[in-house]
Amino acid sequence: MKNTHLIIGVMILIMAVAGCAKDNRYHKSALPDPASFKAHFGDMDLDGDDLVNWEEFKSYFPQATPDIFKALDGNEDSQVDHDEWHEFKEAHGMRDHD
Ligand SMILES: [Ca+2]
Ligand SMILES: [Ca+2]
Repeated sequence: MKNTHLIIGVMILIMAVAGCAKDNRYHKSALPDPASFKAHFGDMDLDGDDLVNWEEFKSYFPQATPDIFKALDGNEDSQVDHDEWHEFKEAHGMRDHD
């Protein structure tokens, strides 16, 4: 009986953690006016290292705030890579058409 309760408790915990992770993804998408951040990755990446850092992002989008950059930077390495950028665009239904 005790074991069953433990298993159910662990399952609820896992579901709660998974639910939070999912919520975080939605939070990341809830950016102010995401449509104004439409750009090609290569256009933002000024030094061509396939990563967009805060300076590059800020110079491309002067209206950007660190919060927005943090929201884009999914793995928190202070760089936005291709995957993170496309994840952001897909989250808002913005796809490259060219
Ligand atoms: Ca770069
Ligand atoms: Ca990153």
